[in-house]
Amino acid sequence: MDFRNWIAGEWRGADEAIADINPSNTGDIVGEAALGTAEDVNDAVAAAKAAAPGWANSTPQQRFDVLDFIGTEILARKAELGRLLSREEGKTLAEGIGEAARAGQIFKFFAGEALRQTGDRLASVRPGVEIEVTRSPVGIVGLITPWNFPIAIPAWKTAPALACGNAVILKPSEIVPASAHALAEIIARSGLPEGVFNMVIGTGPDVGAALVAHDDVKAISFTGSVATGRLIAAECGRSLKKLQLEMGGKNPFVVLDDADLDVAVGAALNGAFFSTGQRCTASSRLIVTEGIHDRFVAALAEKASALVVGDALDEATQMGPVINEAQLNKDLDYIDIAAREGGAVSGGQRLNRQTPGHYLSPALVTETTNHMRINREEVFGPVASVIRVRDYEEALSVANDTEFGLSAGIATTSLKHASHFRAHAQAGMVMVNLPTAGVDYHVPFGGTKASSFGSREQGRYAAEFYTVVKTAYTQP
Ligand code: UN1
Repeated sequence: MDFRNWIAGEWRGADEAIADINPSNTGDIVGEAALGTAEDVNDAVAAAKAAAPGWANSTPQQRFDVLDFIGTEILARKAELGRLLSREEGKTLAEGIGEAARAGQIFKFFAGEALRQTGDRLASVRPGVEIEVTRSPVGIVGLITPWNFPIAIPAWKTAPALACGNAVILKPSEIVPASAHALAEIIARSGLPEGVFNMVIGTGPDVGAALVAHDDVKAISFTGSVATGRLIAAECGRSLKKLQLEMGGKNPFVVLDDADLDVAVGAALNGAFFSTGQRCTASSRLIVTEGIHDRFVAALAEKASALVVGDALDEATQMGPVINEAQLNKDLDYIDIAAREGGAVSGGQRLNRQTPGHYLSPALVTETTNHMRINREEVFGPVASVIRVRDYEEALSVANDTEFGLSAGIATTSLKHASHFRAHAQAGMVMVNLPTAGVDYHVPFGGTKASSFGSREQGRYAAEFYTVVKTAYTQP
């Protein structure tokens, strides 16, 4: 087996293997991964339990050194790791390398954060008493990550978890084990004591469920679907675990009459179709006021149809394949549903290329209304719809009329509307004249409503999840 599990400082195989298939060329097997079991989870948690106190008491310098080593190596190898990522996930080489670099930068950022952990010292309301507020690690944390960011999301959960002194069990998606394995291999050589970091590759129902149900695991951070998030939340409610969920989106991108057309089209193209639209931050609802609607739609349709769809590893490719056949069929089903609901579809066709892969042309669905299924449910593919509205006020109310609230964008040259939108868009992230997707690595990431649950990921705010606060009163 090429990609094994890292448990208690050892590489461990499994009875069952899963093939890591290149979505650009299904004849290319990236490798075979060990399919972990509940028993592997138990062993990983036991190892983490033994190692946790040591790491919880490590110095900021030890934490810095480990995280800095990992970040430095990822950055030095970003071209190779990015290529591996693109080969197994299907995003373009530029996006794959960019994601690997982001993972390296995240480890570097949290290396610094390990040195910067602070507390508060306050005067008591009672004379002579001192108060100190400090943060301690949560203990053993379970990290469950999706297939669409095979290295960045494992990095943005693992790095803060370790920086804050926790022991980790990472369950990466079994669809993209190569990137997670490469990350684990670097962590294994970083000087981190045995058992502090463990990785068990496997399916949600087996490995994910065992991790969430384990009583020694004190916190779960999950990125994935709303349906799975709800199951995890119910289980964490039972066992009283700390919980952080990052789930779906149906992100609005508003285009106003006064927008710079090139800026609006560029941001919509990127937000809707880059990474093959397989981002929870994708711009899937384009809400356009009537004065610019026809010009915007014509320009976007032209740019979308000109996108070069092909093998992720081909330098000329601008949009790679869909992850697998099941997702491709789901995308096609939604395109069909949109057409039957009265939408006008351009693109959205299955494409043949030189190699067998899951290729789909970008789909733009115009003449839609916000109550159609295409505008209510997350597709997770290169499919965007356009909703025509009268004015800014209607645009804002349509933008907020959704169960989700991850990211919301607006293209406008009006300071008044930009400011109003920033204040009133019901989303965790607001983008002005920028795509809804594509975020910085040093600031909080997360949403509102059904998109997120619990405290924010990334940046300084990540410590909120990976620590527990202690308030100490002393009468000297
Ligand atoms: C981005 O848009 O840069 O699963 C990040 C996702 C998100 C990450 C998006 N958690 O798509």
